[in-house]
Amino acid sequence: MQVQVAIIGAGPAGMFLAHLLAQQGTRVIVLERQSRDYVQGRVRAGVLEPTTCDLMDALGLGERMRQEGLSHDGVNLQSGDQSLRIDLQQLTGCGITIYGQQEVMKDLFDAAPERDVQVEFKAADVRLHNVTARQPTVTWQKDGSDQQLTCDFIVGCDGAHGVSRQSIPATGLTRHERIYPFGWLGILVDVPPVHEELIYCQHANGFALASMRSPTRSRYYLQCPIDTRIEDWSDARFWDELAIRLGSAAGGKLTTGDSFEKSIAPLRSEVCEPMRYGNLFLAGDAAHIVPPTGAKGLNLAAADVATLARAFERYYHSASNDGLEQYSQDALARVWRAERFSWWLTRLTHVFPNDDSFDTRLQTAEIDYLCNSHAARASFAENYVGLAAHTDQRTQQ
Ligand code: FAS
Ligand code: PHB
Repeated sequence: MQVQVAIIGAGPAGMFLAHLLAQQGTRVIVLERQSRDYVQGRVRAGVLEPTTCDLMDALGLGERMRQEGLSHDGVNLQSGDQSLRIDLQQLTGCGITIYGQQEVMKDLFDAAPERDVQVEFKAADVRLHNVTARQPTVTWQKDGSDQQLTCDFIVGCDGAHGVSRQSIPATGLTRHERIYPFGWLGILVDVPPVHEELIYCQHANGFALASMRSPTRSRYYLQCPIDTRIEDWSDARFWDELAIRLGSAAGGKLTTGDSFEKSIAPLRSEVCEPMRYGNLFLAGDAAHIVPPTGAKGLNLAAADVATLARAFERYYHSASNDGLEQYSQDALARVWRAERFSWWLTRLTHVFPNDDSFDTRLQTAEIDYLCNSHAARASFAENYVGLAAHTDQRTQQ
């Protein structure tokens, strides 16, 4: 088989890229190790930045998101009984959209067949060969039989544990990492959310987040030690602890119920540089991981492939290599801005086991600064809606 671009992994990065390349007439295939149901079934992200929503619209896939997604003009910070609303709309001219990663994946998969986006699910044992050669090849197994393709470029969109990053020799990649000594215990439950907007809680017992997927489906997270076992957390224990961390006001308004999904996500920050090795490009979690505190994971994946798709368009339509050569540098500049914000917000809102009283006083002072400084709130808002790239585009438009 011969294609122009082979994409490894059918998560948000892989499927956004496949649709963008198909839209510009580039021959592409996506190789995914898991089944469609498995990929679509993973809960993960819930917040879409305006740029990601614009990308869905640009692909003609934004209708259900615009109908069913929740538009939020603000986000809330809670510290003990002090609560602060960050008015994203007033501070940046835009807000965020609550629309689950599962829904985004459903829209991208549903539209694939009619748009000639070929996705090979259950592609086992994917291997990349000669990625620095002019025509790299990819092999895999489908239903037990060997498959092979030749292409111009490979894009690794296969996440942090995928084969793409492992196909780059240690001399070709530098990893920068920060591992946090805690995780997030999350539940999904069909009850009305405690508040119409998100609440990020800083509490002496640990962080908590009140989020949602719809007016009848809530998503809650509690900071938990890294060695936490799910079986030690009954729903009743979860609700009791959440009520404490939300504080008397919100905590007293909680509607509880039986969770139908409960999982733990470890928190870490990681960046691999550069995001290119020969004719192999990395995008999304294959190149970088952010703690979910800043709600940046899915949005960064979408932004990476939007940049890469523009670069491929210039390569295939104007025979220009500039975009491809510039990709890693452009993407990493955006990635480090998101890494900085995600690390900062995690630092601000979580309890670090080795913190001393000076650290906790600094957290309080940071929250106090946010409460009393328009500039601090504007900086928060700018980063939260992912404005750094957004403003440039909006002003240009
Ligand atoms: P993905 O990991 O989504 O997709 C990679 C795909 O590649 C997968 O489908 C995988 O099966 C496939 N693959 C892997 N190896 C392969 C191989 N060898 N061959 C073929 N295919 C292969 N972000 C938030 O903003 N909020 C959250 O609450 C949140 N929660 C998260 C919870 C968890 C547990 C994780 C891991 C991430 C979470 N994220 C969250 C971040 C998340 O949204 C990611 O940033 C986003 O899924 C990244 O998309 P991709 O880069 O496409 O990677
Ligand atoms: C979610 O709804 O899953 C969510 C929202 C905001 C975050 C992280 C996760 O920062």
